[in-house]
Amino acid sequence: MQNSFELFILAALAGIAAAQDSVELCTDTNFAGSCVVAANTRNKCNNVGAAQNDNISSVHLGAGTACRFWVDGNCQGNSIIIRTDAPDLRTLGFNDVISSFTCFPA
Ligand SMILES: [Ca+2]
Repeated sequence: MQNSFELFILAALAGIAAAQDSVELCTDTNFAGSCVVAANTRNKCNNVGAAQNDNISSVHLGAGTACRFWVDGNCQGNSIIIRTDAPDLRTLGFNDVISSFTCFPA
């Protein structure tokens, strides 16, 4: 039983780690519409899926996570750094333009 318990703890810790570098991307404002949670986002460039490309309108950051978003794929073009949840990207002049991103500890 102890081994099972230790595995449970390891799984729980892995879940926390994933949440800390995750970001939820939604096609409508206020974290609505079609939402996708991206995990393992740090220290690399992540291209958004085709259904979300140039369509993201709100961003919910995982705990302790900040992200930089680009208007072109492969982290090219104009960009913005978001450090707190953004329920309406129109207010940041970045609505329906995101194509790629990378995240880092906030
Ligand atoms: Ca949208």
